[in-house]
Amino acid sequence: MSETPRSLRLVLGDQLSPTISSLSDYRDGDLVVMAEVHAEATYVRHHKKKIAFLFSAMRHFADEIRSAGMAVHYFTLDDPGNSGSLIGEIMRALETSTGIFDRVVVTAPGEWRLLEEMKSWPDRLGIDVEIREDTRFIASLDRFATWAEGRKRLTMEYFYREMRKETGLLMEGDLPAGGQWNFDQDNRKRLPAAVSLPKRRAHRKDHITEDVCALVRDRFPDHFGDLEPFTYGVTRAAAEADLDDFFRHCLAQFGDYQDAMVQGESFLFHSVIALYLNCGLLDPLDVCRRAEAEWRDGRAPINAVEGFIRQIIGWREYVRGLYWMKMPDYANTNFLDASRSLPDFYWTADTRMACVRDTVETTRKHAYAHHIQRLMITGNFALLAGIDPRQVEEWYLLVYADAYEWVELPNTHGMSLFADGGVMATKPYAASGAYINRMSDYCGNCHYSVSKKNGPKACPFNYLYWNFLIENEDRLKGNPRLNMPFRNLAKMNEEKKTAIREDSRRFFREIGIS
Ligand code: FAD
Ligand code: DLZ
Ligand code: SF4
Repeated sequence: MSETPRSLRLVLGDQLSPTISSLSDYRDGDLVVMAEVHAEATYVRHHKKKIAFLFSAMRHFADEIRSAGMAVHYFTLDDPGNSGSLIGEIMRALETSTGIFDRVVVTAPGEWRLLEEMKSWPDRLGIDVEIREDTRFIASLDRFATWAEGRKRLTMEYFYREMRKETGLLMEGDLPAGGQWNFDQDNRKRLPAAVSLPKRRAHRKDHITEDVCALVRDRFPDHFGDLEPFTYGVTRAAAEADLDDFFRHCLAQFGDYQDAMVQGESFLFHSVIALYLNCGLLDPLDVCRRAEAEWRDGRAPINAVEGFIRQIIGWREYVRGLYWMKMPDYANTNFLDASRSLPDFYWTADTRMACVRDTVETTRKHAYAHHIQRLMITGNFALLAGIDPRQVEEWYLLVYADAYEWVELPNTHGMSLFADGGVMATKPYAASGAYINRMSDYCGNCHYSVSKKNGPKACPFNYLYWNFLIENEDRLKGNPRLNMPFRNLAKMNEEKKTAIREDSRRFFREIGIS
C-alpha cells in the first residue's frame, strides 16, 4: 500500500476558512504555509485598510488553525528573508525541509492571473502542485456551466431561482415563500429624515492588529486610503458579532432602503460583511440560513430577507460563475470603446459634485462604499464619461476591502461599464441627476443644480447622460431597452444637442480628461 503523501499546504489571504479544500485531508507531518508578500499587496496598490485587514486576519487565522493542532509556517512581510512572492515563500519553506514533502496542495485562487501563475509552479518548484476546487461557494463552476449551457441570455434571476430550489432557502415546497421569487419592487425607498440609523460596532485593535498597522504605515505609505481608525473585525468571532448586529439592528430595514444614499452615512442598513465573506471569515450558506430564520421567526419582513439572500446566493454566485466561464477574454472587451482617463478626483475626492465627493470620501475612509454608490455614483459617472474600463477596474479592485477580481470584474466591467456589451446587464446602468436626487439627499448640498440641464451650474450627470447616448448611438441604438431614451434623443433639436456636447467638452477639460 502506498503511503499518504506528505503535503505542504498553501493558504492564501482570502482562504481563511478552516473547511477550505486545501486543508481537508491535513495530517500530522504536513505543513501549512501562509505568507504576506509584496507581490500580492502591490499587483494593484491596495487600500491601506484592506492590506491591514487581510494581514491581521491572516495572522489570526494562522493562530486559529495552530490551536486546532496544525503546523503552520507563517512568513510575515518584514521577515528579513521574505522573497516578496508566493512562489518564493514556498521555495523557502521547501528548502528548509528538503525532501520531506511530496506535493504542494492549494485551493484555486480567486483571480485568473494567480491561477495562471500557479500552473507554472510544478516546473518551477520541481514538485507536484495539486490545485483543488474552491468549495466555499454554493454552485460549483461545473454547476454554473451546466446552467449557462445553451442559454441565449445569462439572466441572474433564473440562476437565482435554481439556487433557491437547490438550497431550499425561502421555499415552501416547490414554491417561493411569500408567493414571489423577488420583492425588488418594494426595495427602492429614499431614506426619510425620521429614520434613525444603527450605530456600528468598532472593534478594538489587539496587539496583532497594532503590529500590522505599524507595518502597513511603514511599508505602504503611498497607497490610497486612511489606515486609521481601524475598526473592522479580523477574526471569525468578530465577523460573527458584526453579522449578529446586522441581524439585530439592520436586516428588517435592509430591503426598504437598499438603494438609498445619504450624505456622510456610509453604511445605512447594509451588512458590511462582503469583506468577511470574501476572505473566508463567514460562510455564505450559513449567513443565508440565519437570515431566513430571522424571517421565519418574525423578526424581519420577507422583502428584506429575500433581497439579502438574493445578493448572496444570486448575485455573488452568479458573478463568480460568469467570471470563470468568460475569463480571460472577458477582461479584454471594451464594447463602448471608452478611453478617457480616470479623473484625479477618484483619488482625491476633490470635486464639486457632492455625490461623487461623498462616495470617494467614504471609500477613502472605510475601504467601503455601498452598492448603489459603487453602481450609480462612481460607476455611473465612469460609464457616462467614457472612462477606460481597465483604469476603472483597477480602481475598484484596489480601493475596496472586499475586492478580488472574481467579484470585482463582472460588477465593474459588466454591470457598471457595459464593457462586455450586455453579457451581464440588458442595458447600461446610465442615469442622469434625477435618479441620484430621487434616491439621496446629495443634490441639496451640491454646487451644481440638479434641475438645470445645461450651462456651468447644471448637474454634470444631466448633460453627460445625453452626451453618452449621442457618443454611443451606433453601438446602443438597437437595444430595445433603450428605445425610449433614443426616441427622446431623436426629438431633440440640434441646438440642444450642441449645448450638450459643448457642456460635456468643457466639463471634461475642467476635470483634465478631455
Ligand atoms: P450588502 O448590501 O449588505 O449585501 C449583502 C451581500 O451580498 C454582500 O456582502 C455581498 O457578499 C453580496 N452582494 C451584494 N451585491 C453583490 C454583487 N453585485 N455581486 C456580488 N455580491 C454581491 N462586491 C464585492 O464583494 N467585491 C467587489 O469587489 C465588488 N465590486 C463591485 C464593483 C461595482 C462597480 C459594483 C457596482 C458592485 C461591486 N460589488 C462588489 C457588489 C456590492 O457592491 C458589494 O458586494 C457590497 O456593496 C458590499 O457591501 P455589503 O457587504 O454591505 O453588502
Ligand atoms: C489581497 C492580498 C494581499 C493584499 N496580500 C496577500 C498576501 O500577502 N498573501 C496572500 O496569500 N494573499 C494576499 N492577498 C490575497 C490574494 O491577492 C488573493 O488570494 C488572490 O488575489 C486570489 O484571490
Ligand atoms: Fe450629484 Fe448632480 Fe446631485 Fe450634484 S446635482 S449631487 S452632481 S446628482
